[in-house]
Amino acid sequence: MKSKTVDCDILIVGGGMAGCGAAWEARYWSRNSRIVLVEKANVDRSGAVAMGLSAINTYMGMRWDENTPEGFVNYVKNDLMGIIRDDLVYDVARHVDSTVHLFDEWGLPIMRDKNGHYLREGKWQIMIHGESYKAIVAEAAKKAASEIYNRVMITRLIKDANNKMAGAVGFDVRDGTFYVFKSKVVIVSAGGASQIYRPRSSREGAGRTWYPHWASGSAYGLLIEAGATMTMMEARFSVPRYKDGYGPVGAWQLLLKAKQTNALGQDSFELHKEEIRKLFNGKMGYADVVPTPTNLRVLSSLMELKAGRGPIYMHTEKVLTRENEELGWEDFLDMTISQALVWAGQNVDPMKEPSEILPSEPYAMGSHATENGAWASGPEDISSSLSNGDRSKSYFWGYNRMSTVDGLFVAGDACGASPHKFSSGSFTEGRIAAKSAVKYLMDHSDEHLQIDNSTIERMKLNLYEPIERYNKNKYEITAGKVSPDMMWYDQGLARLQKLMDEYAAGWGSWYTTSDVMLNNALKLIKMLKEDFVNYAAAENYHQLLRTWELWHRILTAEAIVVHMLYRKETRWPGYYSRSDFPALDDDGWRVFVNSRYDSKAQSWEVFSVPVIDLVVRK
Ligand code: SFD
Ligand code: AMP
Repeated sequence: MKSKTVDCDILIVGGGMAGCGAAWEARYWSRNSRIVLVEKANVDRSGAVAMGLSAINTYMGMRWDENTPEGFVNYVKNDLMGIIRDDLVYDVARHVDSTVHLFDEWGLPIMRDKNGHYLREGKWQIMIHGESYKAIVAEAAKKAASEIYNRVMITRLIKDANNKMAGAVGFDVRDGTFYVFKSKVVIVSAGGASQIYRPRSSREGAGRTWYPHWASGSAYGLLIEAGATMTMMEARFSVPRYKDGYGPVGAWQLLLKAKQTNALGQDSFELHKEEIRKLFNGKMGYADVVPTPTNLRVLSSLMELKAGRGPIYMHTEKVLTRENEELGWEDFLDMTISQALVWAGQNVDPMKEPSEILPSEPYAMGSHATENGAWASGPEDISSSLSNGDRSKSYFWGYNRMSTVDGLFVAGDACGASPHKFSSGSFTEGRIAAKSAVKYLMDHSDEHLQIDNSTIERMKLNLYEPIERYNKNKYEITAGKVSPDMMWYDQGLARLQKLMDEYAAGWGSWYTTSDVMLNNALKLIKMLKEDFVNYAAAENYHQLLRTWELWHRILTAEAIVVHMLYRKETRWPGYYSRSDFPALDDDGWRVFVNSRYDSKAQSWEVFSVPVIDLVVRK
């Protein structure tokens, strides 16, 4: 097998929104560094924004009296039912506008209102003509990076003899070349995870999900195996979406002011408000805040669906006119083309009839209305300016957005407890991580990596093991793919999705689980891991990519289950409920759940960390 070693100063894993932001900012602060970005697809059209987007969901704007970073923190904290890292969210909010202004300068067409201002979708969002959003952002990264390796998948991170970050290994998904990237500083920005839970779409449609099929949980898998502390993995996300096409709802509700009702035309949330208040209001009155937290909106729809008063409808027909019809269609054509195809294919005229809305299968991610990811150090100025004594130190340990592994930084979906970043905030967080990564590099300029070559050799052997296994066992295949000694990636994926759906609160179990169910899930995940290690097989490099994506998904799933088991309450009903702990418990559980995985012992340490309110709640 051909091998290539690349020496870098800064290695960026994943060239999506956060990765592109990291490349751009690292170059600004460090003119001469060797900045290398590795992307498993091609940065021009990779990641969640591959298809484009129709809105920038995080933008403060000039109306500072209204849209302050403090106001944003309060909004986000309400949406996440009281648990966020104020320092991380505030940090994104205070910098995000400069990112949007860069996008504007680089040629992203941002819609304007009649006064020439950016057209607001809602209080925090603006509308764009975003079909080519990713290509525009990627161009900036391509100009900034020393080198971009497209079509190279990173499978594992490397640590040196002192347990510090030392780089990563991976392979070219087209020709199989083995890559070793050596770097004192690594920024992981490898995106979120779909397809851990059984999708609602089936058979040939199974690739259609809201978060894309290629969101493989690598950010989590890589970090978990490297021993980084993870946070809030239990808060996985089911999002209200147009049925089958997964078209987003924001522009419809906020800009076009479409209403969502049950089949009888009633407002689901109003119907269940009292019941929701009783169980989930907590100390902050979550059911009474405006806007209603995303998960409570999902919950009320679920309650109506369970009661048999579905489907839930978005009343497009009441708001679309000849004048704004184009806006409605463009919302989908910019970012979820399949939704427009569903309309065309099913003869739906959205001006004449409503469309169904359905909560999606759960995703693991950290940049939308949820917060899975690594536990990261925050901005120093915020921690140090507060008189929270020793407690605030748990939010800061040297470098902004550095994980608990020395030299390993995170951004975008990879960074936990920092929700509502969306595309602009993820790019911004990449910038923040890169700026402090450059500082780390300068502070550690006299240190040298001590990488054990035998470790790299072992990683190499392990990486290609599925292909070796196939070559050894291919003559034992009986019919089709049936083989006694091999497990294909799609077989493993089907097992993972089934067990997560049935035991870990997927849509098939009405997003509900319990101690018993989660322990069943854990048992099955352990067996799946054993089978992966002993039987995973790949016929070619494309299957090898899929196989390692499966491994990252399995680790992500295990983290989710371990976290869900630990949290003995129902904090985000709608995302998931615990039948054995059906209510929210602010006294006992307004805490972060954190975990660390020991990959040698294959064991998890799980613990809680207090929430510190740095921004006064209005
Ligand atoms: O309406 C490896 N998002 C929206 N954000 C907005 O601002 N406005 C919207 O309108 C948005 N909407 C939306 C959104 C997403 C999707 C899928 C739809 C609609 C249909 C959210 C943003 O897109 C999201 O927050 C950011 O993109 C997150 O950024 P980041 O950088 O954390 O993830 P990424 O962009 O997916 O990039 C990850 C990259 O890593 C690569 N990768 N490379 C090498 N080795 C590996 N092992 C790798 N694993 C992954 C990926 O290929 C990718 O390039 S709306 O719904 O809210
Ligand atoms: P979506 O299109 O659903 O991904 O949402 C885009 C943006 O609008 C995100 O910031 C959402 O939190 C927000 N949003 C979506 N629906 C609503 C709603 N009904 N009320 C308030 N905010 C919403």
